[in-house]
Amino acid sequence: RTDFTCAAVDLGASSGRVVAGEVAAGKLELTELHRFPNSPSRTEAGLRWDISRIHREVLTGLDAASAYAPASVGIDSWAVDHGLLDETGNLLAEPYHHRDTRTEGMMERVRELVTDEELYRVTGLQRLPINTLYQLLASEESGQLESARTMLLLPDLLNYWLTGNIGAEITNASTTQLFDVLGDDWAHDLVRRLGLPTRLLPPPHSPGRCAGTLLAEVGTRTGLPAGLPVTSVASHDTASAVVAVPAATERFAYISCGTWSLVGLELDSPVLTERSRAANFTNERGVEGTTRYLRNTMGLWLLQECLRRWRELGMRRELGELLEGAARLPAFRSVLHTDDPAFIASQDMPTAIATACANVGEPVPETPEETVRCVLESLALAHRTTVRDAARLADHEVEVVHMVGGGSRNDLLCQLTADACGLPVVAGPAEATALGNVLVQARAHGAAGDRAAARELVAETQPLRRFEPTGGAQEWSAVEARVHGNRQRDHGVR
Ligand code: ADP
Ligand code: LRH
Repeated sequence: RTDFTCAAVDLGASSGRVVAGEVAAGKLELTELHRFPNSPSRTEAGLRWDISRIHREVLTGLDAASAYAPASVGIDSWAVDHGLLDETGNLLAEPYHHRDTRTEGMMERVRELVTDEELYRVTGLQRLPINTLYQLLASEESGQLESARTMLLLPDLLNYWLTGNIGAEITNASTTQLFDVLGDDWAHDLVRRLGLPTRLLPPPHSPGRCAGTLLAEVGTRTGLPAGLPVTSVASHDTASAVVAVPAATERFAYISCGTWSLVGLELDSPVLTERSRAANFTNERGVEGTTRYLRNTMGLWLLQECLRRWRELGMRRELGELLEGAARLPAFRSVLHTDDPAFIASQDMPTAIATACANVGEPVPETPEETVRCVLESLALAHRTTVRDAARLADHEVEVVHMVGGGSRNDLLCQLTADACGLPVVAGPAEATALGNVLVQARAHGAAGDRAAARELVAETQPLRRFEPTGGAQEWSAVEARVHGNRQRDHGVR
């Protein structure tokens, strides 16, 4: 195999980056060319993404990539959010952020039309208010779909602006709750029954296909040659991250840990049992027809929002310093169930955490370090419960947990996760998503092998760290029971 160079655009909810990826036998190298912060933009028209700015940042990154003479470009991003195009192909409005509260009440609306059981049977998806289904229903109810002709998930929208071509890459389409969990197409009947227009849904395709070629105008703005192939990667960032999990065994669980923590397994086929539905597990599409069987858990959003609030209040301490302080505190003082929907919205998170503690009788964290300790132990507990639930529901043995994404840089979280799960944690790569993006492009261009070969290459070339469990099995069982009990009581009271 010859050297292959490509540009990968990886958009996360907290930051976006453009990297150059180089692949050859025994070689996998990323060079970060451009990184920019990303956050929801609060406007009079709700919580939105400033997609025009994101688009400009992507072009800036591609301009930097032109020095590498890439053979291809690929884009991935967070899931569920989308732009709506009118009949002339213009974007109708800045896309909504999935944390916008307009989806309140939409789950109940859907229940009037389709039972939870049927929805799970058809789409295989976890019920989360952020899902595209609930977002589109909210847009439909407020008349915002009237002039919409096409819905494009964000990577598909950016591909459209790069190439002029319209399509829906299926790893990301599978997160909408509008896609057939057992087929390769949208769930048209379901969409119709929900009263949503099927005209919005572009033709689906698998990752690895050519999405089109670079328009001349994009060439002029970036210095890349017009006609350069844009490859459809596993455009859901989590799907790309799973490609680059450096697992050496099939008995692994992964935690793709960034703004969200996506915790689960790679399986050959979906799990659609009643127990799986009741446990709110999702079956998303992976590469090579695999299923990403996982639960979306709250993730480092909690910490990001705390830091944002503390900065607003003038606090100067950096994350590293807070983590060091948190590591020195006693264990298990205040632990919460983090998947309470109350934490989804952007808010004064330290206060929300304090209130949640007070509500269930956990000691209220007094200092930022105590709050950080509470968040990380609570996330580690969610990791433990989810890894164990997934293994049980899919009847799949797990002997190692791979943590990838920015959260794999957080030593305290990695160690707490190893202790909580009672399993070794292999941490890294932090940039698994960008690596997965590069590997799918390389494979599409004949420069890399299948997913097993890709994983071997990641393990061989990327620095990884191993965290062994240090004990505390009984304490973690006790804390799991305590948090579960708190939750039951809290629900009883409400
Ligand atoms: P996303 O793709 O959702 O934007 P990332 O995978 O980039 O998220 O992860 C971002 C998170 O990773 C940050 O919120 C932070 O908590 C964590 N992180 C990044 N770098 C470090 C670090 N050096 N130490 C500890 N945590 C880190
Ligand atoms: C992670 C992620 C996750 C989705 C959420 C919206 O970045 O794509 O898999 O559920 O963002």
